[in-house]
Amino acid sequence: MRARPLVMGVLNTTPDSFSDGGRWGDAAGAIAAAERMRAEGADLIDVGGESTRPGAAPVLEAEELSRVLPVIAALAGRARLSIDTQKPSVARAAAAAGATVLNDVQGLILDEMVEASALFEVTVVMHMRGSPATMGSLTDYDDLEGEVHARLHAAAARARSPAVWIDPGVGFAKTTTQNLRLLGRLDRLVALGWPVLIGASRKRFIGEVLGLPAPDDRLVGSLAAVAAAYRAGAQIFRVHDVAATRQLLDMLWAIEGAAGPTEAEAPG
Ligand code: HH2
Repeated sequence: MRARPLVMGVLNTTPDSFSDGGRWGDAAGAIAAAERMRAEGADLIDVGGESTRPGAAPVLEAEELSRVLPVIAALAGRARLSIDTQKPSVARAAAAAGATVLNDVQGLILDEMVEASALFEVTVVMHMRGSPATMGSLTDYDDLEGEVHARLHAAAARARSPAVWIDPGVGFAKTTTQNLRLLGRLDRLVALGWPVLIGASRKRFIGEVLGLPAPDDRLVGSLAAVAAAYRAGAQIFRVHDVAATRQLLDMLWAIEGAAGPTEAEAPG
C-alpha cells in the first residue's frame, strides 16, 4: 500500500496572489492561518512572498524577505515548511530560518538555486516557461508531455537535496486544454519515479471548465483535480482548501487500502 498522501497548505504573504492575496493581513494573521491549516491536517505549509499568477510583477528581494521570514521564523519547529521562491537569496534565508523544503517554480534554472537546494531536505522542481509576466504567450509546444518530462528529469538530476519532488506546473505556460491533458496523463509523469506534486487548487482552468470566474467558487473542481491526480499516483497536493482535501484524500486512501493489492502486485 502506498504512503498516506501529503497535503501542502498554500500560505501566500502577498497582497496580490490570485486567490489568497492580502487575505491574511500581517505576519500574525498569516501565522494564525498556518496554525489553522495544520489543525485541518496539512503536512506542510508552503510560504510564498511573491505572486506567480499570470502577469504578476516581480517583487524586490528585501520586500519578499520581509514578508516571508517572520512567518517562517514563527512557525519553524511547529510545522514542516516549504519556501516558494524564485530567488536563491530568499531560499538561503528561508533555510536558515527553518524551512526544509525548497519550492522552485523555475525548476532550478539558476546555478545559484542549484547550490541553495543543498540546504534543504527536499526540492520541488516545477515545469514552466518564461516568467509569470510572459508565460501566458508561451503555450506553443511541439510535444507538451515530452518537454515537461524532459525538463523535470533534468531539473531533478541537478538538485542537491537528498529528495526531489517533481511538478508539471499546472497553469504555468499552459492552456486549459494542456492543463487537462497533463492531469489526464499524469500516470506517465509518475512513472518517471520521483514523487509527484500537483498544484491545481482554484486555478483558472477549473474556472474555465466549470464557468466559475471567482477562485473561491472552485472547491469542487479543485477536489476533482486532486482525486484524478491521486488515482494517477501523485503523492503531494498543494491546496488552499486543506480540510476538504484532507478528507477527500483520506477517504480515497482508505478505499485503496481496503481493496488490497491487485493480482499483479500480490506477492508470490
Ligand atoms: N502554483 C502557484 C505557486 N506556486 N508551486 C508549485 N510547486 N506548484 C504550483 O502549481 C504552484 C506553486 C500559484 O498559485 P498561488 O500560490 O495560489 O498563487 P500566486 O502565484 O498568485 O501567489
